[in-house]
Amino acid sequence: MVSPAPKTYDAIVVGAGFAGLYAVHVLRDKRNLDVVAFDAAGDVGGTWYWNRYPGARVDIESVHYSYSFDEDLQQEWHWSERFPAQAEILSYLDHVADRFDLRRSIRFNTRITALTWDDEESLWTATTGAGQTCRARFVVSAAGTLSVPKRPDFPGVEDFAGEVLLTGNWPHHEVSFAGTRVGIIGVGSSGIQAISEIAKTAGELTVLQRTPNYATPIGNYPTDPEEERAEKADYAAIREASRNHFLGVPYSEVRPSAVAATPEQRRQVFDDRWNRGGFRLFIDSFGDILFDKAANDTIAQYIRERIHERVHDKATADLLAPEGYPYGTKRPPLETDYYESYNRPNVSLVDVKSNPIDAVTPAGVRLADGTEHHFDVLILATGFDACTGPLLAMNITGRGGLRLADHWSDGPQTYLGLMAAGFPNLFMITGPQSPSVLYNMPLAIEDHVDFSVAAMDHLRATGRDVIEPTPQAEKDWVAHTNELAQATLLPDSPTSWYMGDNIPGKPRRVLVYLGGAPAYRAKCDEIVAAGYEGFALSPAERALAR
Ligand code: NA7
Repeated sequence: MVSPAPKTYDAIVVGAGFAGLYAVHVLRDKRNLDVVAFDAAGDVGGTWYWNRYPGARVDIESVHYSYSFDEDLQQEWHWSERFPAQAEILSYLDHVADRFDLRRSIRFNTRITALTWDDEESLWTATTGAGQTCRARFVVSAAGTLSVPKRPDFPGVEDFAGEVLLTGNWPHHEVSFAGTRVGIIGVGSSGIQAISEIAKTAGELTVLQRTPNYATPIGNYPTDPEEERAEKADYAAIREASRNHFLGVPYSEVRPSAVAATPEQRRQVFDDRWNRGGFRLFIDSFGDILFDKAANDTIAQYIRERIHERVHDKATADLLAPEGYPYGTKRPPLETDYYESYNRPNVSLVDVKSNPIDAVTPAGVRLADGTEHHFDVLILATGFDACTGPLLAMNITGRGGLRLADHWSDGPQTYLGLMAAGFPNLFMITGPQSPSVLYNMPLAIEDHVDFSVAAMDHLRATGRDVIEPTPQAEKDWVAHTNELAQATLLPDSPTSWYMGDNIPGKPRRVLVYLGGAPAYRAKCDEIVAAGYEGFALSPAERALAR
């Protein structure tokens, strides 16, 4: 029997989280293109579908961390809290999918396992886990940045007799921790949120900590109707201010320099930002803390002191207070009562830096010195193969059989963190070397989808089919991204997913553009205004030339 020829679409979208939903909406409903989207999950949500662990919560205020593209949507939607929990964000995305009738264009429970470019036809072929294929002129990767959980770098997880839970792929059923002995590995944002919540109900909770983190208060509170009214009345201005801010939030009180301030002025600013919460301490206190070691030392010391005030046991506080690396060079977690969790009698902290995890055993975790900790449940909050992982997982092959994995063997090579040379018509929404992971993600997504769709419009308007960066433009962008990182303290970090080296064997390369979202957007605008400078468009302007 002859199998039917694969269907050819205008565009394939991979992912149905914030990025995929918006991409489907714009391509299908605003451009009338024939679009299909795929997601390995059973429904929409992306990050917010998988990360259902207790305590999972956004850490940019949802009035800002939400779509801006539809005025009615942003006016009508009501957030119950300043920083809502995972379930509420998932309900929002569910509502968006219904409101714009997006599900009919999405194939769920379908993982894309290969994407291959056909030079002859200038088409991508996507292959699913079930071996089905389809083709399209354009591929929009909306596969996310923190969507491939890190595989444990210690042996024995499969031998554990109890339940192993991953924060990044949490089960859909209720998990009760009452009366159980829970061990958790990892104190990044996920671990810290989960610990704060699980500590309230677990029989015993043992936290296995390698590198202590600089966590600061999120400052969550139920939505204040007055504040909500005022924000909605001024939403356009708020979005504009967000888009013009380094991190994509409308904060505006940053002072130039912590080292130039007196100790009293510093204390006053730190106290104020600490008390008001969010990323204010990180991004809206002093402008030099991510750039100047002496400035960073002042805030690092401040956070250590606050940790000591909150944790009763001095030895535990000593272990929890980070030393020896700058604040902000690992992504700072935000918390509610995290440090107070360690004052509970059922919570204990184990230092696995001085005594590393050797293996998971059927009964629990064995450390290098032979000590064993016994658990009924083991939680891995060990992070993600960030930024490049979701793209590499799709086995992408570009021009002339060039594999993305080979092109990126020494770290990601992109132009604008959006496209790669040799991979035509493949748009990587919030890709590596873009500002996305240091920007407000929904706004970063809207910028990237809009840029991609405008590029498609430009191709159509000029009678071309294909856009790709030139190798030189890519080389220059990589150099520029690295140069920006060198001007910050990021290279002084210990292992960090910002630098890729949280994954054994992954090259230590900065994965984020550190020039800030406004500079990045200005650069994108300049490139477009110059006729897509740094991109090769083909075939040459055939239609227009004649
Ligand atoms: P993170 O921030 O990468 O944190 C992972 C944590 O897991 C971190 O504390 C790691 O310690 C720890 N880890 C990883 N491997 C080990 C081993 N082998 N032994 C002990 N501890 C280990 O991931 P999250 O999921 O918390 O957060 C990711 C992002 O999601 C977050 O930044 C937000 O943007 C949302 P380490 O620091 O490497 O010593």
